[in-house]
Amino acid sequence: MLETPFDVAVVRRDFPILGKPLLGGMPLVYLDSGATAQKPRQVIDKLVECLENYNANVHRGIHALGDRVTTEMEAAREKVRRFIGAAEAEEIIFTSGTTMSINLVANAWGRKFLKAGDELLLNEMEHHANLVPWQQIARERGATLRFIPLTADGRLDMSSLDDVLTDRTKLVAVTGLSNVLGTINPIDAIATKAKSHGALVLVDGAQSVPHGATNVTSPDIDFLAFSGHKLYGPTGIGVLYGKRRLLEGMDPFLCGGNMIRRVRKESSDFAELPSKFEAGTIHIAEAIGLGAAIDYVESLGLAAIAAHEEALMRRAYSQLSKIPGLTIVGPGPEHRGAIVSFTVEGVHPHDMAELLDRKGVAVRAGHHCTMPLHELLKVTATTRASFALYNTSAEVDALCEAIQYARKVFRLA
Ligand code: 7TS
Repeated sequence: MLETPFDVAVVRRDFPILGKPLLGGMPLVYLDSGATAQKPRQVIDKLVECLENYNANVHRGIHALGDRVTTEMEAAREKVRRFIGAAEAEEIIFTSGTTMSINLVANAWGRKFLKAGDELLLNEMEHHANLVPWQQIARERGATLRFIPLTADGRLDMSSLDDVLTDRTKLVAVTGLSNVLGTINPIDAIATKAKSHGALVLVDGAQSVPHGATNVTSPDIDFLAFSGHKLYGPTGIGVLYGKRRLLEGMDPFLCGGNMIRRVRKESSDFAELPSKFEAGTIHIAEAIGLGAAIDYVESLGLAAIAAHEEALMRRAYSQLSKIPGLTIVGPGPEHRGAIVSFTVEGVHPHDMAELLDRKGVAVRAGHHCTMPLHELLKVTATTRASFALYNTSAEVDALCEAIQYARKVFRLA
């Protein structure tokens, strides 16, 4: 067993699904947490507790259940605030996930504040969720997209930042951790430079927030988006953090109930934050479940989780590097989170994933919603192993053995 500050065997008992054998009795080796993480009992129990005991709509009821569920949901918002170091709970907007959070900013901020000649600074490792909304709003507003070049090993080329970041740049949108390359981006350096040009910084935290401590004040982040389901929480819930001053200046994105103060026949006044951006009935039980997920990761400690996952990644990187014909995409372990994507000469990534599945090893194959990145890498697809706090060194070994099995099936070994 790995020498880690927490006992992974004990941690695994919190995750019911990990103890359930697959068809044929094989143990599940779940290496697809980058797509969605498994849920601990504590989160599942919280969802059930809510639905069985105080299910009601929030901010409406004068009745006891309405009061209780509102208190629970606002407690979850406060947990998110503390978790990411935000100044005020009103700066935490519950959304359906990272995708919705970024679309909210692109539409509610971009449509109001972008104009012809303005620039948005992106890069080619971004997930489509942090690319396509910007393409759409840039087209609509006559703004231009620019891209920080990538180095040959899949990092942002910081030496080129001054060429692409100018006083015309209005916003830099960047992922904290690439969902394919595993690259950990230098958000601090980017934010410092962006601020010196008066540009805002949006961080896509979908992959970074679950795997290490995040604080929106250091580095100075204007918008942070992340998803509950990758943080061991429920699906359907996510977060947009935005600075109060920015959120107040933006118009609503979705309109309807809950987001208004006064509605007349021809016009309306909008509610205060955060309701202004939470039109309709949000995912209430899921928001409460997200609070339980935050309690869970905090009980283990984000630093301990990061150390455990780094050890897994280093083991995987080292062992995979030794497999003939296997190429890992992205940087070396010193710049990498717990994601390792690769190609194996002579085996299509989808075939690889299917053969690994025969051995109970669940990975993802495809373009992982990063088509421009795969174009840059000159491959149509990769196979990706993504690690989480419940994975073990034995599972890293199982991955490598299963890859060797696939190579044998393809008569490469
Ligand atoms: N940004 C990044 C960096 C992501 O990895 C993902 C999802 C998203 C945004 C979108 O998150 P959602 O919760 O709104 O869907 N990434 C993946 C993945 O890599 N495999 O499946 C989903």
